[in-house]
Amino acid sequence: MSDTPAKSRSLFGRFLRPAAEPAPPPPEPAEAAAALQQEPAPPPVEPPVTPPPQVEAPAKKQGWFQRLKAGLTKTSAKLSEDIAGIFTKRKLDADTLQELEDLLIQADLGVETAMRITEALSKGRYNKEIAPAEVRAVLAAEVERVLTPVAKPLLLEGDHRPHVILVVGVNGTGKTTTIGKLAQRFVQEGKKVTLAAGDTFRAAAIDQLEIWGERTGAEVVARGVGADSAGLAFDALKRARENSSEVLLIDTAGRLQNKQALMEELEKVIRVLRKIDPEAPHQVLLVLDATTGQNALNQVEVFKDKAGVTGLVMTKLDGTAKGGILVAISAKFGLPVHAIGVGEGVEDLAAFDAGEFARAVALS
Ligand SMILES: Nc1nc2c(ncn2[C@@H]2O[C@H](COP(=O)(O)OP(=O)(O)OP(=O)(O)O)[C@@H](O)[C@H]2O)c(=O)[nH]1
Ligand SMILES: [Mg+2]
Repeated sequence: MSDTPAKSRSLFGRFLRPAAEPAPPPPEPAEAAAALQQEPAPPPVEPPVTPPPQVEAPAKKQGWFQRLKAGLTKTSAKLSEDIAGIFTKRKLDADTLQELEDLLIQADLGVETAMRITEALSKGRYNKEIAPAEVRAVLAAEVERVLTPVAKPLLLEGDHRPHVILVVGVNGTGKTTTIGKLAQRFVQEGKKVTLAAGDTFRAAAIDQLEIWGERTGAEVVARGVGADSAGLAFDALKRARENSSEVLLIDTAGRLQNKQALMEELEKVIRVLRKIDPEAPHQVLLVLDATTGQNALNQVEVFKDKAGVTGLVMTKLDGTAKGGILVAISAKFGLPVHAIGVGEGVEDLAAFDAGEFARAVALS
């Protein structure tokens, strides 16, 4: 996959932003299974439909950076408080550096990044008093350095018609919501979009996608509960061709009887899509929930191998002090981070910007 803008038909970086804005070794099987078992096997009872948020933007739109900052408040407030706790009227020495390293690891930034930050800090400042603000500036610079290579807008490359985007992830990470938000943006951009209700495991999942279809005007291809999801994906791709869609977004189950069943289903969906278009899916987006912290690392490991993940979307960066996990994931896997979610609203998804994220986490 190349990300040469010239070849792309659509630039997420632009359309994901509100128009008014300026622009370790593989896990052991047991560990992998644990990563995918956020919740125990599904009960027979049907959970309620999660009502999709209103598509209408709030009357008074906050700037994106303000929303990002607000969303990341918990992460940034904790870091800033803890840094101030270590460095107020104390010298930078082996003890304070160790304390800092520990807190950065606890903030889920990852051991490697934590060490790099303490190394960068110690240069020329050893045994001197250091202001917490200076520590945060070094933190911001290091976070930005790690995130810059992965902050890549989602490009609809090539002439695929439709461009097939398979959306995967464990249960509850925000797959269906992210599909709704993406559909809305594509439609706003004037693109014809079809949605495939590939999570045939739960009736509520199908209803949820149908509601997003109504709200965005995207056609939804769905079948009843228990239908074969690979067959559904096949039909959806056929239908998206017939109705001349430019984009087909395929929802998938996050939870089946067990992890193996889930991976087999995803592999089958991909195989079947390729009977129609050998290059499909053109993108496999793994949706991660920031609030799961370290567990997200295991999820990337498993889905990357089994489902050929091409890029990440991290949701729920609002309301968590674990936003640092995105840094650890980026340092470890180097997978493109296409977008982040900082709320349930349709506007709360934006192209990922390394500098903005670093500033929101470390300097606000
Ligand atoms: N705060 C917040 N909530 C979010 C975000 N993205 C999704 N959600 C909420 O998370 C919950 C789960 O979202 P879904 O989109 O249903 O997740 P899913 O991955 O499709 O879940 P399954 O279908 O069960 O696998 C819903 O209540 C969403 O509104 C986000 O960025 N921030
Ligand atoms: Mg879902």
